[in-house]
Amino acid sequence: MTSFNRETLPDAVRTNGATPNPWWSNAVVYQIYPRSFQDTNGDGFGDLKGITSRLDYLADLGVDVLWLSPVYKSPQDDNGYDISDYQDIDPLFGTLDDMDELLAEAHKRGLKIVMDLVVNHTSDEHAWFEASKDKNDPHADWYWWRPARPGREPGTPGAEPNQWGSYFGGSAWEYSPERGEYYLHQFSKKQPDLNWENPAVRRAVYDMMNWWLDRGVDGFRMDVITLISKRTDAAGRLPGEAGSEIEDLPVGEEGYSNPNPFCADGPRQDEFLAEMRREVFDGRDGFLTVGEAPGITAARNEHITDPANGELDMLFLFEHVDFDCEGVKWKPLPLDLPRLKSIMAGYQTAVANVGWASLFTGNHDQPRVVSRWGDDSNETDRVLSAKAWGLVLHMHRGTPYVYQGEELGMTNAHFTSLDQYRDLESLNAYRQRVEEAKVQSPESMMAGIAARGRDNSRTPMQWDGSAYAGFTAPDAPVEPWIAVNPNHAEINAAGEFDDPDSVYSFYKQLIALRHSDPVVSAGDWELIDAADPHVYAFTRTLAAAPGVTGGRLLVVANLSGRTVDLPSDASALVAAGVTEPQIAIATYGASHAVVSLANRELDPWEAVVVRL
Ligand code: TEU
Ligand code: CA
Repeated sequence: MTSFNRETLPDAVRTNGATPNPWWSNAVVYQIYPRSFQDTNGDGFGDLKGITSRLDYLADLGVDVLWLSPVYKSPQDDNGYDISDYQDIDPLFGTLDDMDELLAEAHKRGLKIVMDLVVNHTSDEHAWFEASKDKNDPHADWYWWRPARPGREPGTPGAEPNQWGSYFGGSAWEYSPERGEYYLHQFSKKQPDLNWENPAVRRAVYDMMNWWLDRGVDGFRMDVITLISKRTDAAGRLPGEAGSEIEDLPVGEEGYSNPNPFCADGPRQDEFLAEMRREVFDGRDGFLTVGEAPGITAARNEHITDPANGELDMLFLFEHVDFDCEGVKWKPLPLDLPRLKSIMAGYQTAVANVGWASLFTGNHDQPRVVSRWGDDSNETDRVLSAKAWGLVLHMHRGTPYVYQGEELGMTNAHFTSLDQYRDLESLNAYRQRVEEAKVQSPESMMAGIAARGRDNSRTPMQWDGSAYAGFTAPDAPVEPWIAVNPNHAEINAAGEFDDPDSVYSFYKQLIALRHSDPVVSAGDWELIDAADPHVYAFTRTLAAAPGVTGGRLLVVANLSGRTVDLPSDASALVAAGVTEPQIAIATYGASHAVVSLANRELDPWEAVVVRL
């Protein structure tokens, strides 16, 4: 394992002279989707013991933190993002004892464990929601309950309180005959939104969070935490409700209006996050908080991650993974690199002096980056483009997140029929867009799901080339919950672990570089050659400080499948010539990089980091 000890890093690396950032400014986080990571009891689903069995692999990769997607009790309607008991483990994944064992074994290896906190909503099978159906119960006001529109028959189309649509299809309102009212669910109808206006809700959430931290958990990734504060009028009415002073947005092509502008970054966002910080994290040390922040701008990221505001350590912003489509993810567009560079520059400059950035291209909701923006059509280009995108991401200023399998160059699933998919988002979208609203053809929708569907990143982790990729119990292989990608014969950890030229080995070098070179973790970021359509180029600069040798890095990456000219700003920086020792890392290796730079060109997917 990379002998990286957070406590020995020079102080200036933490502070970079501008913002006192603790250990996570030099750390790398690895996201595990437990359901698809490693099955040890032969039921075809990944489990906690499976994660524990793979800790040496993760420690050797060199990551510092493991973020687990939810493993709490859940009906699994949205693969665990619909929680029915926050303080117990779903039998699918194991027991609380298994969780305690995982925590202990991870901490022995210097690995921190961050849990996925899903508190914008619960499952409709949570005891809180069951109780909430009784208007006289203390939990009656724990969710967003509203009567049918006046003059409309409850439970009939058009009787919903407003016209909001759910991210997972249909109305964002579901009628409960037991209560005689509708409840709000921005996601599936089995995921009712909690009412954060109610202090009892917030108290219950904070108590649960403290319970986990006291148990040894090292922090939380907070699911859609920027949707918890909803805009209402003075009387508490939501936009578009009968009598509301706030007008709803017009209905879109699928027959519903968009709730996001009224639910993202709402009026009490900062207040709730600051209260959570005080009630849960103040007085604790060594933790990490990262908020999933759809609808948050780069400017607001600075405010929320400014330590002086006591809210969150970092956020996941989404503009860079939402822009490459025609307004809806199911109509993908080819990469416009200058546009991506401009978005990333906005992220980086917003937190150049205060605040912090997370860095990701992949997670359990996104397609595989090598298929989306690289080239997975052949082994050579797949390996090179996976390395190039890994280098570009990890050389930015911020905390990188590696999604399980990304370090292997795992690709999209390339499913061809609807019955291979499992994700309710894709299946509901197909029904709504193709069969109900008829706004997209079956062929176009199937292509959209194949390109951008969330199942692309949820196929089982590819450990080896055996049946089911070594994901299920070797002595009793069963059909996993979702098909293994057939290319696991060529793409798997066993085949890459000892190969110095593998994507795995390259990611290991990238992670080691972040741990060893303060310019990588703390250096100022500056985009150059911004308009170049194929090359992503930027510099990193860290002033020398007591105990820290500063330095300057040039990062250039040809993110295309053909040889291109080195753009002018980058050429000027290497005009004096470059020697092999100056090459910190390169997708074709140092000697190839020296020749390419001397020739003022970059080969397909050639990415290089030069110490200037
Ligand atoms: O994702 C919220 C979210 O923004 C995603 O639904 C994303 O917008 C969409 O999938 C992109 O097409 C979080 C979790 O990461 C996701 O897995 C859950 O389904 C969702 O919240 C509800 O908990
Ligand atoms: Ca299992």
